[in-house]
Amino acid sequence: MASRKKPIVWSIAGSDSGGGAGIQADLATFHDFGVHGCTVVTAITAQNSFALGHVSVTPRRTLAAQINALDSDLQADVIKLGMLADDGVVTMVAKYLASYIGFVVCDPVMVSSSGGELSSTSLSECLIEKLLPRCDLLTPNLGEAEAILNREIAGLEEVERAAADIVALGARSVLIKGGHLSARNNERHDYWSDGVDGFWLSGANVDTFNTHGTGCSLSSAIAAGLARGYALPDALVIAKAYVSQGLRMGVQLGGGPGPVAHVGWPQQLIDFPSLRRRLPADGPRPSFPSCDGELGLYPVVDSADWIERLLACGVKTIQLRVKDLEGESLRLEIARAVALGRKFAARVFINDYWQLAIAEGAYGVHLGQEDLDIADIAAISTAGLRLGVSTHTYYEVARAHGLRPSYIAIGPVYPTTSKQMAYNPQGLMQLRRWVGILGADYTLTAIGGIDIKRARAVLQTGVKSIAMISAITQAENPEAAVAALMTMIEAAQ
Ligand code: 3NM
Repeated sequence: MASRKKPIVWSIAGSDSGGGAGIQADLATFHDFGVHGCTVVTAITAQNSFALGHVSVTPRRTLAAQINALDSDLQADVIKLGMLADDGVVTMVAKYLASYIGFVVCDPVMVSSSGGELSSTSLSECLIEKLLPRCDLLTPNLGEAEAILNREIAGLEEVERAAADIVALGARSVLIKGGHLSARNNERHDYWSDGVDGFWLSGANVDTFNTHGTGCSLSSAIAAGLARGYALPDALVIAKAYVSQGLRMGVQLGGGPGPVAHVGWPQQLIDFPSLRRRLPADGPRPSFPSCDGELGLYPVVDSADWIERLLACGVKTIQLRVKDLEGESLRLEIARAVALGRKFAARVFINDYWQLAIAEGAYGVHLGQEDLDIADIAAISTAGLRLGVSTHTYYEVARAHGLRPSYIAIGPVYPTTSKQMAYNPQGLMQLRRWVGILGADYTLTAIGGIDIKRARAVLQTGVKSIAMISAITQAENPEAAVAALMTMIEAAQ
């Protein structure tokens, strides 16, 4: 078999003659994500920006011929389903999917965002019975979720229950899009759940008339992200950012709503959602003081002795990451680290032990993503401590963004032996991308496998701080390593 240069995604959906939704939106999205799009056209619609006029459902033989042609040569890494037009199409597609083992994203197009009904109640029943059990992800808007559940979803508070009920109907997971629900904190909120886990994705409310093709673009962006190898939570974050960018950049072309724009990989923080496990409350959120400038060289060490040794060399940011102390000896170690920070006018962050950090009046706390589940974030904020958060993926950055921390750590840049890692190295290109997206709004530091030889390339991404363990603590001469690194980082400011 020829080697694959590009992942392949199929769109099984309708053609939109207006070019803003359906197959046309899907292909534009696939192109932006660098995947190859194949199409199975389920219907030809005659529509413009005002209205959906004629719908001609693809004859069965033509539908089967398209599927067979692709299946025998261009097998899908991921399949995206859009408008399936009638029960016969649903039945045929469901039959094919019964033997397909890849990921299936289904946008149950029953009500378009312009309000036109694209299918009937019996279709919705057929979809639930035949297709839902084969959907890894269903992406209904509010009206579609209501049609699937046959009940009203009156507000954001009812969305989690609705998601659980849709999963109970057979879908592996569901993303209920909140674009048609009222905004809260001037954000729109989507909710994803697989019945066990769940999270809210909140994006800035984009006030635009040009919303045609949002649902198609979102589901095809998720499918394309998955085909590119991103995990589902990451693909959801990227896809939401992509559509927000498209809404922000969309222009009116005809007399009615214009299409969302397809303008490449999202690059700006305003388009990125924040992610929370709970429905965001109305009103102000916890906030954290800034770090008073760039963090510079940021050693991560396991004892107050190391802190003393490195602060004496002029290091101004350091983290105490203790793993083997408890009780009074842990408290004393943290108290000593905090006191050293005061003595040397340095930023001392305490890893994990946020209660002790608060009690001892530390400069800041550093939390990994698992710690975010258990730490009292509001208490850290109320105590006036800085908060630093580790991130390794789009999902985790979106989660950090939901907290507006004092800094965000990005890692691992390279493979590291200092910490057990469930993540692949992000590499310099992705680090550069994060600097572009986050750098204007957040203080950043790069971590993971960075040594003195790699530091120059890391700094060339634009990141202004490097966090490291082994390159300093395992160095033959840690003082000399610190001096060289500080000079190099200083020169890059
Ligand atoms: N956190 P070294 S990587 C503590 O990616 C830590 O979040 C990481 O050690 C992350 O400089 C890491 O020896 C270990 O590779 C960094």
